[in-house]
Amino acid sequence: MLIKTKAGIPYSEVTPKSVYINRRRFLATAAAGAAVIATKPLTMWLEPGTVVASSKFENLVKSQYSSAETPTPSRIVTTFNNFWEFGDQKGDPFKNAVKFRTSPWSISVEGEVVKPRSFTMDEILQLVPLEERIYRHRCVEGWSIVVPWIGYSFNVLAKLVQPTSKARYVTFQSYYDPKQMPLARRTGLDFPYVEGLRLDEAMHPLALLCVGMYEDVLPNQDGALVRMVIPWKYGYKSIKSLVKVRFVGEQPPTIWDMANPGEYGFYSNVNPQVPNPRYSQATERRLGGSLFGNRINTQMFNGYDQVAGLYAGMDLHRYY
Ligand SMILES: Nc1nc2c(c(=O)[nH]1)N[C@H]1C(S)=C(S)[C@@H](COP(=O)(O)O)O[C@H]1N2
Ligand SMILES: [Mo]
Repeated sequence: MLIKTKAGIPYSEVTPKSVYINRRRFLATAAAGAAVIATKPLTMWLEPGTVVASSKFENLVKSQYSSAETPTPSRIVTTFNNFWEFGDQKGDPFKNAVKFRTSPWSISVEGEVVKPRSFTMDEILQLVPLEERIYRHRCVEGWSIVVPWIGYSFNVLAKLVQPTSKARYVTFQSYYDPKQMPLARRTGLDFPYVEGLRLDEAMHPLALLCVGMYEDVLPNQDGALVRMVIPWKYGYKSIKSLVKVRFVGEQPPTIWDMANPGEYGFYSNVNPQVPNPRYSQATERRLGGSLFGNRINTQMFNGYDQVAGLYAGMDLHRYY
């Protein structure tokens, strides 16, 4: 059975084997099996709101916020990672996160809110229809990928707890268990991983609460069971394995800024004109295709111009 992707590559070559096998099992049991197979790859070009056939998510629709680019092969996105809890080399998370226990999972949402509460994974999955959102993802180290994430705007969750007028920032915290993450200590970072956004940034519809990718649940190495994806900022703002969200009044500390003061600014908007002390940000290597990827020019806000209004009047050389 050959399932072709947009690029004409059989699905078996761009999809991890476990996902592929699941997909085949799903397709084999589908009543209209042949029809599903024939139309599946075409979902890439369907209109927003169209239902995406997925073996893992029943209520998955195309998002109006998707970029038109072809996703990076999933085998790259799932084997080349930054997830320092599981080691500091790009291949480490793929190898070391295999046994990461992610069930049961819940996210506590607290702080300056009227209705603090915790959300179980089932609740998170049922709040609103899940969207497939194809986003560019740009690491500060100079590589980028295009990923069909699954989730919905973080503001859906935020509105349910009703932030008070004192809430001006949001802090995010990752799961941390030194027993399951023995390599974390050796990195010198101060875990748990914490990140932050200004309230209006967190409430922007592009800020994604993410529960899956490539039509499946998030692999452990990509941030199971829930992560954030902030497509106009460098990758490190997109915190993985999220367990706590806190609305606060003051700008919160972030893990990379604590490790390396001054190098990783709070905003961390993708900006080709503001170099990091160690990396120029003018260009990036888009992974996939040739061995080292294609070198392309980096775009302001990673090309997400719709967020520019959030920073009107700010000197982005100073607030980098
Ligand atoms: N908890 C946690 N979240 C994290 C990181 C991490 O080390 N730990 N690395 C960040 C960095 S630097 C990047 S580039 C992205 C990488 O996401 P990916 O591996 O899914 O591509 O995750 C971000 N989120
Ligand atoms: Mo990164």
